[in-house]
Amino acid sequence: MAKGLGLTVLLALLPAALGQLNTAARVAGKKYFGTATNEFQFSDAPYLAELNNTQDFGQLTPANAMKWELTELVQGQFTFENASLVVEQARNHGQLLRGHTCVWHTQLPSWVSTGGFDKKTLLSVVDKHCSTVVGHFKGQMYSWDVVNEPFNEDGTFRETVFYNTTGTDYIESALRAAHHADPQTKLYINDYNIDGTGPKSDAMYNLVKSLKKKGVPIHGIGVQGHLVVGTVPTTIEENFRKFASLGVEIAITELDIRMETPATEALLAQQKEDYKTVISACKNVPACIGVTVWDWTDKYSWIPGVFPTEGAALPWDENLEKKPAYYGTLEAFLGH
Ligand code: 9MR
Repeated sequence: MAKGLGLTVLLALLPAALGQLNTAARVAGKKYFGTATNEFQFSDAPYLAELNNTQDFGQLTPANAMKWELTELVQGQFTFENASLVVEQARNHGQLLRGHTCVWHTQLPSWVSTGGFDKKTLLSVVDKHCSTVVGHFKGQMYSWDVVNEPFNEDGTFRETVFYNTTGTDYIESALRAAHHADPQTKLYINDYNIDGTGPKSDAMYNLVKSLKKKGVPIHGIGVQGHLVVGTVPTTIEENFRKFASLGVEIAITELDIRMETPATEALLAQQKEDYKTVISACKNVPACIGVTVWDWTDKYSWIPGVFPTEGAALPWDENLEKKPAYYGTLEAFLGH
């Protein structure tokens, strides 16, 4: 009798569990569905309650706390308190973590960007930063975005202080330092507008190919996925297959699909289709191991701050209600 009742309860719960994003991603053979978050949002109780829901989120990325200006604002003085809050949050709920990010031209302290370092010194600065930050969280991170946004739209290298001073050597130094600091974590290069095929995706392909040829540790390509409703590329799956041919994994690392606001029913319906397109591409390519949204609710999206007439980019609205995009994601993972 008790046994029979247990089974009934289990069967009743099963569709509910399958009907959530991380569970569905796992059913589709992926490692996780996850979200970016900021530790200062943890005081928002309804937000935190959903963040704790591991049936929706099996992975967290700190949206800001591990960046250079948040971890080494002053040369040689490292601070990890805020980053540790995100790490603890994930650990308490058995969620995987993606580290973000060692080397990026934004949120970079001026002592680095205008420090006037020569090549050798800047490479040692990069080495020290990546070794220390990755080493601090050794054994706790599934992966790291070691280098973020190295390319221009035409596939040339972005002229940052790192590139201008060291050429592409900084990429190699950062990857080697990260690997030395935590040999188990998967090392990624991460960029936007490399979802579909095109010059920027070719540049990423060529960079990873040359790094692998040189024996530099590189394990993944992070496809950010900052997209616009109605303009999602049709070549995502083809592009993912090409990346996969390099023998690296792929993750969609910062997904959001924005629209002109206010949202209309038609735009929300198109957004649902667009989420389905992106998630299906990941589902269909085994090397695509997981998907992270760049926060899950429109309440905390970065978009309106940068594109004032746009927003509504995430699967939950600003009242934490699920949008059609949520169900599009689910349908894509479950294959209907
Ligand atoms: O979400 C981040 C936002 O809070 C910061 O103000 C912003 C600073 O540039 O960075 C945002 O995250 C970015 C990520 O680190 C890299 N890819 C683009 C993301 C959105 O700008």
